[in-house]
Amino acid sequence: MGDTEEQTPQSAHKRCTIVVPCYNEAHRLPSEKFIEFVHEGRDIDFLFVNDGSTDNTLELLERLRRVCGPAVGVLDKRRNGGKAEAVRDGMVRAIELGRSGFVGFWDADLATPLSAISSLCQELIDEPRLQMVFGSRVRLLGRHVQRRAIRHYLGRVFATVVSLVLRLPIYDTQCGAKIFRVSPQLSQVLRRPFISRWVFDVEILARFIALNHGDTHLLHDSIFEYPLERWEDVAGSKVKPGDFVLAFVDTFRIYSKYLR
Ligand SMILES: Nc1nc2c(ncn2[C@@H]2O[C@H](COP(=O)(O)OP(=O)(O)O)[C@@H](O)[C@H]2O)c(=O)[nH]1
Ligand SMILES: [Mg+2]
Repeated sequence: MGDTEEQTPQSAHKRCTIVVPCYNEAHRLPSEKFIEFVHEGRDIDFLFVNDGSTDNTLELLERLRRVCGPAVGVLDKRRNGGKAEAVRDGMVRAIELGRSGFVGFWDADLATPLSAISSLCQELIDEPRLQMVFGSRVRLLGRHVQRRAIRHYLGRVFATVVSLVLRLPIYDTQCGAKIFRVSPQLSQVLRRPFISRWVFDVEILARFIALNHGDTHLLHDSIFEYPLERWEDVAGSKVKPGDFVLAFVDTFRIYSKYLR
């Protein structure tokens, strides 16, 4: 796997840039929580990607940038291109900026609280062999993982199918809280647009596997699924029931393109 030394200066090693894709989030984005978090002063920057929103999302993000200063950036895409492209654009930009040794993405609704960012980063700091840490919604006792039953069971079915397709026993593919170590291999994975709209998380994994010539063992040792302390379904999801079917279609397309 890639070596971060050649891409980021020493001071940036523990910094993390989080990309937040935003499409019509003016009424949902909890900006006060972001402001409070940034003002606590951590090694964490945010890059919000406005994806052709038709509401006041851009104004809201510009205000966040003014209030928060250099820890917040805004990438404004005029035309809506979907979450996958917004995340990819944002992560490529974050890597180019060279401020951080880690880059990731986080859902704007804060279904996963911001406090989990440091926990995920800590795993990457403690374990140099890890290339990526994924938030995982596991309903363990003592945790607060509240998810609608239908979404939970559909998610279980989907993750099981993906595990078989990728030959990688992943528990939760679709949690919108994922952080990667900056490396030449990550840049390569993000180089081209994704073919899937919603299951680009699966496509990222498939691209890593393809780069390793189909060998999942290396990947197996470089991913850590982090069981989140807290995750709450937030109303206002833009995912429609038909997207579940599309997710399977996209998974098959991913298999055909990268893994067959
Ligand atoms: N860039 C972009 N982001 C989107 C789009 N649709 C949803 N998102 C973002 O994806 C994240 C998760 O969206 P959400 O609707 O809560 O999906 P769910 O939690 O999986 O049901 C949020 O940050 C949304 O703003 C889109 O068309 N483009
Ligand atoms: Mg959500």
